[in-house]
Parts: sequence; C-alpha cells; structure tokens
Amino acid sequence: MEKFRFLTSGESHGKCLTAIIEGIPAGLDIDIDFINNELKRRQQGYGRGDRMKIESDTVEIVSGVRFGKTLGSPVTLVIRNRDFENWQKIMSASPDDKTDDKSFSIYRPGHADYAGSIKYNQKDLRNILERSSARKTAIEVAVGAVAKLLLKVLGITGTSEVTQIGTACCPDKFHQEIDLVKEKGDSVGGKFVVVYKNIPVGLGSYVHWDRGIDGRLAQAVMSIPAVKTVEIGDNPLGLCGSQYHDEFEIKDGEVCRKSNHAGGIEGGITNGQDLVISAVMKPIPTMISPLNSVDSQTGENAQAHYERSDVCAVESCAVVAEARVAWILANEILLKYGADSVEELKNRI
Ligand code: EPS
Repeated sequence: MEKFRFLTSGESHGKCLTAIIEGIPAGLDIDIDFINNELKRRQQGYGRGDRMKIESDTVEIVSGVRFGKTLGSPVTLVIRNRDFENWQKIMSASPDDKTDDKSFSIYRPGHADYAGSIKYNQKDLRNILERSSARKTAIEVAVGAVAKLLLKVLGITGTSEVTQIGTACCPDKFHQEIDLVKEKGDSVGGKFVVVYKNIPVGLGSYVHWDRGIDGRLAQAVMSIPAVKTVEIGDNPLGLCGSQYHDEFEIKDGEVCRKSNHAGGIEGGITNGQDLVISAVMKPIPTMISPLNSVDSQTGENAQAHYERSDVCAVESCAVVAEARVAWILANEILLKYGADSVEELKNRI
C-alpha cells in the first residue's frame, strides 16, 4: 500500500533527473537549502570519481510548492546533469544524431551490462549503463529529503555512519584502505548503519507478509545499486534467545528496554526503539584494472570495459539509504495517520 508515491526518470548523462511525488500533505515547509545539503552530502566521500567534480547537484522545484509550502498537489523535482553539455549528441533523443561514440560491447562483471543487454535486447551496452548507473540516486536523495522534512515536523530524525571499508573497521584507516585499493586500479566496498530516532510505535503490521515494515525497509535498502546484504538490528546468528531478545523493565512508570538488538522492529511493527538498519555495499564493478570478460559483438574473450568511475562510494550509499528509509517511514506514517494537511497530521499523531 502506498500513500507517499513517486516515480523518477533520467539517464546518467542525459539532460536531467526528474521525480514526481504524490501524497505529501499540504502546508509542509519545503526548505530547499536542506534538500540541496542532502544532495551535497551524497556527492561527498573519500574515493568518489571525477564526475563529482563536474556536478554540483541542486534541485529545482517545478510544481506542487507555492511560497515555500506544499499545496497537496504532486511535487515535481528536477536535477540538471551538468555533464550533459559534453554528451548532448551522444544522449540525444533524435535519430538524426545517432553515433557510435561512447558505445561499448564488453561486459563489466558485476554491473547490469550482461543481464540488462539480454533483457532489453540492446547491442550497445551504453543503453544499459545509462539508467542502471547509480547517478539516479541523486534524485532519490532529493525525494528522501522531502520525506525527511515531513518526518522532521513529527520529531523523527535520521543519520548514518560508515562502519567498515574493505577490511578496515576503524575510521582512521578508511582513507588508507581506499588509497591502497586505488593504487592497484581496484575498487572497494564496505558497511554502513542508518539510525532513525523518535519513531512512533505501530508502523507496519504482521497481518500480511507484505505489510511488515522490516520487509519494506529491506527491499528499499537492498535495491540501492551495489547493496548485497541488509540487516535490521544486530545479526542474531549464533546468539541464544537470552542473549538476543530485548528485555522489558519499568522505569519511572514507563515500559522500557535494556537493549535494542531487534533494531526497533518486532513482528513487522515499529516498537518505539531506535530503528537501526545496516547494509553492505559490494565493490563498484567498474575498475581501472579490468577483469576478464567477453565482447558481446565479437564473441571473443576481452578485458572488461572501463570508464570514469568511483573507487569507493560507501559514504554516498549511506546517504542514499537514509533517504530510502525516510520514504518508507513517511509512507507508513501517512498510512497510519493519513492526513491532507500537516496540521491535520500533527493533530492525529
Ligand atoms: C554517479 C555518477 C556516475 C558514476 C557513479 C555514480 O557518473 P559517471 O559514470 O559519469 O562517472 O560516478 O556510478 C557508478 C559508479 C555506477 O557504476 O553506476 C553519481 O552521481 O553518484
């Protein structure tokens, strides 16, 4: 069930990225500086590639907002790709501009090239790369920033932190790990954690398999490009029930917990504790030292395609995950407390 719905569009080197969001109550203050700051956070991080030097992502609001407040109508957001200037002909919508410039046919192991080219029956792997690129996460973060603004009104806030890069588990060693990998022309992944606080009890449900908020959050985070595992709370593998479950106690007349191993969800429902989600991002598949591959056009062995990329994007991935968690929470809040205006929503909560 969706109340907070949106679609995005746009290719990595196309003109722009766009989102149309529906379901935001009227009267929400849209702080454009906050949205742009979220976009800036996504662009940062040690190990990002040269594209981030070209782009300076900022959002344009095209509909649904008047004098800084939502109207209750669909909100349209646009982020222009500055790099489009260099790709106008290559990414042109007109058949008159057809060119082989920037075409490629050698699969990058780990990227969408192989499966995508078969699925969409494309010879030029550029047609797969352009939308499968993580560039689209820029507009997703803008949508997440709008969801965060709604959550903020209700006192719900989220943060993220990188907890591992490659084999390094302490922040002091992260840059060194990325430098070492970069020197080898390789790439590196890692792990991060997202925490949201002040969440009401009762978002999500156990009544049907697709209503559990844990399943919805896992889907939202797992589908970020390059994410391979998602955990809610602590990994219970190898722990006994007495070590894992969060015991209750009464403190100052309130029901409290001694721990939060469950990460804020029991029975597919938020339980009022902090929501804790961690995920592992695999190493980016585009590498200067290429892996063995196959040329789909010649049918021969070849070295994988390389083009400008990142060595490590785990910090950015964490910001994207924050955004995705914000969409899910905003949707669940609107499902539970459904309201047409922010005032109505506040009164209901
Ligand atoms: C990205 C923009 C892309 C890549 C990266 C994410 O820009 P370009 O391809 O022009 O360098 O830097 O995407 C990938 C590494 C990938 O494999 O999809 C961005 O804006 O985050």
